[in-house]
Amino acid sequence: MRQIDNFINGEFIASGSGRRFEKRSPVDNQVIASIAEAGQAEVDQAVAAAKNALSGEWGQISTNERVDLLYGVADEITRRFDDFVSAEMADTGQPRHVMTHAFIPRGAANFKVFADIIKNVPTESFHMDTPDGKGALNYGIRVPKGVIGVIAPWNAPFLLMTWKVGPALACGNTVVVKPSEETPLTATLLGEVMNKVGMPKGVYNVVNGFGPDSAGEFVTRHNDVDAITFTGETRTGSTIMKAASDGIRDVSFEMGGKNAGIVFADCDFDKAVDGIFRSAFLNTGQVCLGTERVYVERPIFEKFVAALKDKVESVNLGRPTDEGVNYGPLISQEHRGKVLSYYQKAKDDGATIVTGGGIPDMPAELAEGAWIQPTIWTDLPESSAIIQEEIFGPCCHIRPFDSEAEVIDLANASDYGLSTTIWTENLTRAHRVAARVEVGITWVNSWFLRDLRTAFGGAKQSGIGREGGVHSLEFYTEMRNVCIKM
Ligand code: NAD
Ligand code: 6OD
Repeated sequence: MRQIDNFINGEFIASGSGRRFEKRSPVDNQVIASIAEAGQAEVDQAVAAAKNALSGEWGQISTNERVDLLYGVADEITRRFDDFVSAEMADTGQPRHVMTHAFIPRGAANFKVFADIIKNVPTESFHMDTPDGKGALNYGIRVPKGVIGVIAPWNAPFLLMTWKVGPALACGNTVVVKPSEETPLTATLLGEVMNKVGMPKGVYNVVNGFGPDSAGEFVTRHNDVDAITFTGETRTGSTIMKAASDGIRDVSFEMGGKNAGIVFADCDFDKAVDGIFRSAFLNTGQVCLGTERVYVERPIFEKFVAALKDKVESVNLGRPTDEGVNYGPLISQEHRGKVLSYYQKAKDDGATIVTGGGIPDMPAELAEGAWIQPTIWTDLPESSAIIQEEIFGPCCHIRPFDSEAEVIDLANASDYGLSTTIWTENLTRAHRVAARVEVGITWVNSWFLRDLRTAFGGAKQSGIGREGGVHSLEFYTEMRNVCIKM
């Protein structure tokens, strides 16, 4: 069993209180790690280390040296690729190909891309006229914001944590990361990487624990944390926003979604079925950008439902390390309880269950895992909780529509506004609909195709602010203006 400690000022340390908690495998519910829970004392130490690092070596090095260090981090992640893949598979139970094709390479890319951006980004300058005719020159300089509190979720732990740590460090900040209590392993491994490449002590710190009355709350309430970047549930974001209001600290929030998939009759049918299948069921439906509401134009509705059902029924459940496995368990028994409560609600609300709806039969050695059947429903009213609330499981409801105007209204009738995936071969229609759907990210004939230079974030209750490319600099730096009278 792995022993996971906090990573503070370049060292792995247990909690002074001796408090530890267990991490269980989602696959079979066996305990796989014992984790030191950071108390207020450890969070204080981590924040102090991060603050000191700002005025030490890290605060003095040139942009080029910082960029070289971040390239070194990316290279070392790639060198230890198998360790990261194994750790993330152990934490999440998700199949190897999800790790090797997406989640771990993206972790490395998050350091390279933001290193490149910080090296190349210009600042603004304005010449102004003055009454004496000599004028003045204004120019902007960007400075790091300081100590950034990074609060991360469990669904794509390494990708989502590095998506924040990469730009934060590229901009010269230091970080105190609080990984999800469900997935502490890769944040810990990254500590080893930081030491290996010679990252100055205190630049990257990890404190483990839970949210309320634990490491998460201690980080977000800490006066010396200058800004907080958070990915997680909208409800948690609301609590963190209140904490951040003490000291008027900036926040960047990436939160829940209830994303619509829109399939027009003029789509490339097979590609649309594949695309919706991926968007609803990848990572066992635990993707914030995933599709839980599917709207299909009536002429192809029956055919689409049947084709998606066939695909869903062909998934291969099993250990993430086993050949041919393409579908894993949910993250935990607790989360399965939540998702199953929605499966029950769907029945209560009169859904037609096209496929799934319960717990699959698994071999004895996996029977205690958080397994759940991928599920499709039809025939629910839009007022049902199944259509309104984020379930964060492998499930979707499919409803027919008759016109473009109707489907835009249906897609927009949500408190959330994270993403949409639209399937049509009519380019004019694609542009028109994309402009009217109230979300931060729209995909046309694709899903989760991510260029890291683009703005990423949610509308409505799905988020505050944008990260990605130069947009990340808005949050991770402070722009100052210098005005020189000529
Ligand atoms: P969560 O909100 O339960 O937890 C996220 C993190 O916040 C964890 O580290 C947790 O310990 C911490 N936390 C909880 N309460 C806290 C508190 N009071 N103070 C400080 N920290 C606290 O979310 P989750 O279940 O880990 O992740 C799933 C959610 O994340 C879903 O809603 C999903 O849509 C969302 N998500 C959004 C995006 C996005 O980019 N918009 C990406 C991934 C996940
Ligand atoms: O690709 C990303 O940068 C990103 N933030 C993905 C979010 C996935 C949500 O589960």
